[in-house]
Amino acid sequence: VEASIPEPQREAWLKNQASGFKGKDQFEKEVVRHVETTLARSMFNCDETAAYAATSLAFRDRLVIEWNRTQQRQTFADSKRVYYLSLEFLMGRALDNAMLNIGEKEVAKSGLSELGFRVEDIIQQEHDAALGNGGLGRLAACFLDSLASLNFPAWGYGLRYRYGIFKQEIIDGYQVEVPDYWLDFNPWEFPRHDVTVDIQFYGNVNKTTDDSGKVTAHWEGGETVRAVAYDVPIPGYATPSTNNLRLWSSQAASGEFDFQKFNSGDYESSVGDQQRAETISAVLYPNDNLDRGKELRLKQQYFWVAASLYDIVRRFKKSKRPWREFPDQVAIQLNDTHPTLAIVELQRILIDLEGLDWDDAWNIVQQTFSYTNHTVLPEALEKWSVGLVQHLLPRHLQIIYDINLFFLQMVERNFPKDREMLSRVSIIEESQPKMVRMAYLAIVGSHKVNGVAELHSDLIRTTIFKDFVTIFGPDKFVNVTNGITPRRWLHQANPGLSSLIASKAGDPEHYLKDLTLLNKIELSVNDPAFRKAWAEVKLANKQRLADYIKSTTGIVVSPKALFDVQVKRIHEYKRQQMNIFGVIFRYLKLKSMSPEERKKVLPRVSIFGGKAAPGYWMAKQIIHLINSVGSVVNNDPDIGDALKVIFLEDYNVSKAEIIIPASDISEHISTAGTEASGTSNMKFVLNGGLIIGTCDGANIEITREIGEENIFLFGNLAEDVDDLRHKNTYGDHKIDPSLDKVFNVIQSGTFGNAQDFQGMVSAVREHGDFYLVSDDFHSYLETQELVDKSYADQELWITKCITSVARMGFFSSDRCINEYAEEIWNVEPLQPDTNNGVGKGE
Ligand code: GPU
Repeated sequence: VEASIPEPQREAWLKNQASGFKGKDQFEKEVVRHVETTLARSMFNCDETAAYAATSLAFRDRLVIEWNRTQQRQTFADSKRVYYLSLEFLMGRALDNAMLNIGEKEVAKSGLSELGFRVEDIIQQEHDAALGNGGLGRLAACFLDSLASLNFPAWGYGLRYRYGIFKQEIIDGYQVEVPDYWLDFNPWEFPRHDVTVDIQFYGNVNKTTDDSGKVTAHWEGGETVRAVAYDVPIPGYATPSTNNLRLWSSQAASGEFDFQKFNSGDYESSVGDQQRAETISAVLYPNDNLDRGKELRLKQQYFWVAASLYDIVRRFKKSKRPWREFPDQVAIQLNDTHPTLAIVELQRILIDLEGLDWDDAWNIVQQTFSYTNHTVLPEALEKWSVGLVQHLLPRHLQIIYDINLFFLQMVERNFPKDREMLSRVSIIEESQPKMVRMAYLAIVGSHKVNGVAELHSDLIRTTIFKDFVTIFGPDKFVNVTNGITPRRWLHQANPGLSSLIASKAGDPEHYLKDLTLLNKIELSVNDPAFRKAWAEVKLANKQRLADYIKSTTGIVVSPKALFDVQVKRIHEYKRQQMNIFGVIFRYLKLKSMSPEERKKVLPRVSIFGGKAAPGYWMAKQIIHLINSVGSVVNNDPDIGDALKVIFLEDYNVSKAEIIIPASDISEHISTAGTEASGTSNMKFVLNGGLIIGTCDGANIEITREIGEENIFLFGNLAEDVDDLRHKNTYGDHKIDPSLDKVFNVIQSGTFGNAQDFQGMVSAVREHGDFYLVSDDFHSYLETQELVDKSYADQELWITKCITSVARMGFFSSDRCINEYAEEIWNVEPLQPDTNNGVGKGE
């Protein structure tokens, strides 16, 4: 407030308000100005990197102005805000997105062209912001786009990793990890060196009693690390609203201690302290759907959560409301259990620092938080050892024990006959060593818990969280089916299809904000001109991918072939191994044919992409097999164009934008009941591709929306998985004969040293086939045959594609965010035209 300009001087400010470029001429002027001043270059020294930098800065200026206005408007309105806490934000590139969301891409295109550049080349200079592993992180990014586009007063809070997800190189068929240093030049972040929070770790707890007998805990000693805010503007689509993503970076807290070390000549250890502090936000943990229980990861979690809560509480306190109104002003969504310590931290702030009673504080906490679960896989459910929590966060462990005590007392009162219930639902697992079950803590501390697709939400209610449904009642557990932003995943990734759709569904500014308007294109499903244009768009997208494949792998693929795509993190439950076994089966079949027969076969390109966690041995074996099969098949003169197998290196968001629009069929083939939702399934269908998939996650709802005649479903159902696993382990486990053939060929050394793939084979043959690859293989092959037959009838195929796209409106992340807003957060949008807040206070 002290920094605020006094009333009499404000006129000078208002008169001189900054404004970004308007129109092409001003855009060019701004680009040249940034080249010549900000970058200190000239037209004799301006490569694409510099043009990218200057273009980004010109757009950034535009964004910042609306961003400031949005923040002022939100401060002035002082209405309830949403805080989305996520350890991952898989943002991808920002420039193209900013151009399209602001609605100035055409201006940029013609302006850049006059300055001697192609907008596509400039966009490609940008390094992806890859602060996430896969679906969970990308979901957070789609949510930010929707929150801004729908004008919600919302903040994202995350960590500013110096290294995002590693870059994947394939060398001799093996994955090699290379560090992703992405911060060299990042015009999209604003360091806020004035917004810092000192975060405490370790130390001990002392209790004092005042005259009235009230006991207060004091967390003392230990070490302190400083969190510095870095802010990233998030532009809404076709609205001036521009929200904030705040990422925390760790640095050494400047304390006398360090200076003493420094001055006393202990320079090395002073630098060491600094490096240790910076380690906290140095690197994203590269595991997807896996918890590894590392101390540094717990440090990351508390560091981020404590800084974010301090920020949120500070903002709340400015309005001078009583504490009980906190949940009317603040909704905090926990993206998985990673930020669960926020529950404990808020309780700590309220009872230790603000002096509230336990019960009053706990009510506030429960009304504030809600928790999204993204998996039922036991190896992904976070647990922290009591010893580790005790050591790092001694006061928090006490509070966790108290939360558990009061919770178990409540359970005991309400279910006195069920003694076993207490140990089943205890937040502390009485194992050796004892563990804190983070999902249970998240449930107990939240007012709503949601799964991310109907099947998944049913599964959490009936399996992993069953007892909690009994305890808290069914209303606490809700479903919010995931969604994707059609701005990035249709308009940006597939401009050709977007403008074709616009010719029937109306202005993109309408249908991209109300995706159900896509249904208008179904009226044109039989319009020959529309169908022809549709086929041309798909072919052009396939050509674009074929060019990319040629330039990165040297392999030539025909855009006329059926493109079969599976791109996602490599995981046994996602079953890339089943896909590659199917490819081998196809190869064997082609080999057994006469050249004449082979000519009649519909050519297929099998495209894979995805990273394996560096320590995930089986996933790395899968990558190796895919590449080995590729080098055999692609160089087999008998095969020619009939089959190509491509592994695309370093799958990430910007590559997804090229790959997804080019797909004819994509594979979403997880063992039923294991993929919580999947979101790329939605992206593929929205881009005019069909799906081969299991009855899992959002595939089921996609089927409901588009009709079962438009999807290739196969395989066992979730309800049968337990029995099949039991049979595979204890009963007689017969391997599918086609799969057996494939295994024999692998073991004969056709694809290189059989030993290299022994793990994958024996997982199915000898170790119970936990992911039911053999059980589903026959049905998978049959369904792939059906895909071939269907594709041969191009007319029917195009009808299926158009119909499917027309019916995908439900899967917009706007629908999803509106459901969260109504059912969970109880927040309302803040329309940008109500008051721009300029000159009204801070
Ligand atoms: N998911 Br848990 C991840 O990407 N990483 C994780 O660590 C966990 C879940 C995914 C689910 O696997 C996917 O099914 C879902 O669509 C996505 O989260 C978003 O909800």
